[in-house]
Amino acid sequence: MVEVNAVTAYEVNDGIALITTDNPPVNALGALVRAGLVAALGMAMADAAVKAVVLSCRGRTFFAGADITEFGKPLQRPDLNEVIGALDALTKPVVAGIFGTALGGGLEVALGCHYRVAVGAARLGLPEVKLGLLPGAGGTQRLPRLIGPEAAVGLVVAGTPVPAKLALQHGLIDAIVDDAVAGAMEFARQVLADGAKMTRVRDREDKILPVRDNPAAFEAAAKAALKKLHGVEAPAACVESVRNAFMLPFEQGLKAERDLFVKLMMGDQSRAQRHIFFAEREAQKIPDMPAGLKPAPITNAVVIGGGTMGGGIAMCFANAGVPVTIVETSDEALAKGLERIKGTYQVSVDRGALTADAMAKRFALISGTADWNVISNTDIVIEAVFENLDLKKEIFGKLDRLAKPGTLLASNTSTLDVDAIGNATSRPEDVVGMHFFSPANVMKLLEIVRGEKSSHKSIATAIAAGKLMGKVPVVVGNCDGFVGNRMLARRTTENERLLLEGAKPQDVDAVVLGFGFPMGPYAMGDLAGLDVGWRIRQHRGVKAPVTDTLCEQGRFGQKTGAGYYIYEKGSRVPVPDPMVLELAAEKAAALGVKRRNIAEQEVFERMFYPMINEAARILEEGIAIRASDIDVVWVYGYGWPVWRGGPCFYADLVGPKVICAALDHYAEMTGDEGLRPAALLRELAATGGTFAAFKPAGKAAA
Ligand code: 3H9
Repeated sequence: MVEVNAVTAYEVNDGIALITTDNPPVNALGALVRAGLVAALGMAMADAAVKAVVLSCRGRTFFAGADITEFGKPLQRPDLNEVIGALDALTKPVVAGIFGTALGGGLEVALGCHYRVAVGAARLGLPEVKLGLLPGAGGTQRLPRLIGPEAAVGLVVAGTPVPAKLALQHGLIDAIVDDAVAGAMEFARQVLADGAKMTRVRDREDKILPVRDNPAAFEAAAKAALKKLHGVEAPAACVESVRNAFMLPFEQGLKAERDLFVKLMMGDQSRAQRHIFFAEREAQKIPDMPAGLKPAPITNAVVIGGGTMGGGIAMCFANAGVPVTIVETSDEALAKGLERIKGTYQVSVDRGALTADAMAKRFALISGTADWNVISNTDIVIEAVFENLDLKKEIFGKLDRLAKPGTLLASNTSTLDVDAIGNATSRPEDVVGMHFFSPANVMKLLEIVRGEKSSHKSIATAIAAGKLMGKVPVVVGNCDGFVGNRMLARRTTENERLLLEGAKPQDVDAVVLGFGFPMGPYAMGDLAGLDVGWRIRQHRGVKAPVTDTLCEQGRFGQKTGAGYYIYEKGSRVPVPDPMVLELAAEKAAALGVKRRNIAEQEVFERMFYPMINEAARILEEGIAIRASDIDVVWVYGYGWPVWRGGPCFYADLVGPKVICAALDHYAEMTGDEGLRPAALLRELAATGGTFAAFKPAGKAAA
């Protein structure tokens, strides 16, 4: 075996050269890997004894793509197209041996080979669109040639990897093997035995020529793939480039793809999406976590409360294969809860997203009881009763008496004091907040609230439990509303003010929708239920004149057929209601608030800047470990468009100076000193600093 360079090995057996890359953790195609591949391919080309080549990797996966950390920096040659060019130039058959994931540039390298074999558990895909990009090393030109433009456009625009079995059906791979390297070697031997036939993917035209003559089916597939993706640049570029595959000669298509790739890579949308990719992974890193500390195993779970939230959390465990018991106060409440869960699963089955068999298996993992003794033998308890501190304290006292030592005791609170809950037990070190977002079985965000006394082990176990359930966990400090809801409260205050000052719900919602949110704040309020905030305000003695009156009239939103909007029976479509405007005018007159036409820009600033200001306070107080954690919270919990990178990323784009000036203006205009810029925001504005570079110290990081 020859070490071509630090990450590339080369050996020849029976006339077959085996080139393996070993670049942990995911064999990203960084500069050294690319250089190693080009050198090794040169060796194979030059050696007359070599009749065929096998390309594979060591470690846990085949190439998982280009090295994303290199994007936006000066390119080091050879670039990926040169590597694939070297494959194209090879006059000996090349077989890729795929295992783990062949993603992005990794799949593009495999598409540069003459043959591809994969183990059954492998997944293959071009996920570049999720980074705001399109495949930039020939993927949009070769994939359509291999599997047809219609299938290709779906895969490229969705970016979702396909399992090996489906890849075989599509013609993306040639065989499924037991072992990637041994299987590829065997395949290469067979190719040689059959006369070393080889066709480069770039030369295949049988799947693209018919589409060039009749693109109707392709255009329909492209339209379907682009549905609901307005405002986002990458998907449309993906379609354009796949279309080029049958409209342009290969080299021209490749050049156009490269140009589109570079344009997207330099743009703000891709920068934002790459930021979130790394931010999501960074969020798992807790600065003071002792190295090597292992989370406690989670083999079973208990959820207290079988309401909408508790049921959703139980589904998360069941979906992860963990048996879970719901504890309810009565058999009736339990039956209702289990029925709701069954109904939710059934919707997935009806939609074709889940098989009936998988539903049965998952549902069988969920049991219910009214007997609290079940808690004595569980690894994790998540309490999901309604938001009442006294009730939660009482429950945690009971959990403390019943649970075995070391059980993680978590509260799914969205605002309450986790320290007060922890101190209701004799083991506050085992207590954390685990704030799920509704619907809990769908939303990815999990805020893990670190109490003053929560142990490292408890935090590590909560993170592991979250990952097990497929969530994106973010550790936050203990304060009213934690990160997400605390910021949201600022927007909600502005929503009420804007109504009084003359804004229409539909106009404000349109501004927020236009930014890329899936829903505007009023429509969102109607969906979540206006009574939730109303009860919290009553408890705190806070007033929201317009919304309180709507609630007094029984207008709680969608569930009562009216809220800020009206809803036709059975419909979720918000219909503007002139009565809400009249009510707002009436309240404004009583309060002496002057009504006026409010410009879109003002609406925009008031919807976003006060939240960014609160993010600055959260960072000052160390409630979030880093600014990018706040971005992750908003992208995965509140529908902040991923291609806008989250509130802190966005604030850095706009510039803290601009935001500070606007906030000072609105503080003066409304007389609300709470709108004054936070000290951190002023500091960033004065020094030209950024949220990204700010390093907080405090509660979440401990
Ligand atoms: C592309 O290929 C463009 C081309 O078309 C054209 C080029 C010209 N680069 O996710 P994990 C790091 S675009 C650099 O926790 P898992 C990651 O940050 C690329 N680093 O593991 C983490 O670091 P840390 C297309 C990368 O087992 C560590 O590896 N490809 C890359 O849960 C472990 O990652 C993609 O979009 C990378 N490409 O999941 C695939 N990938 O330990 C992106 C990972 O310091 N990657 N890292 O936090 C993934 O989807 C997942 O990482 C994967 C493994 C499924 C592979």
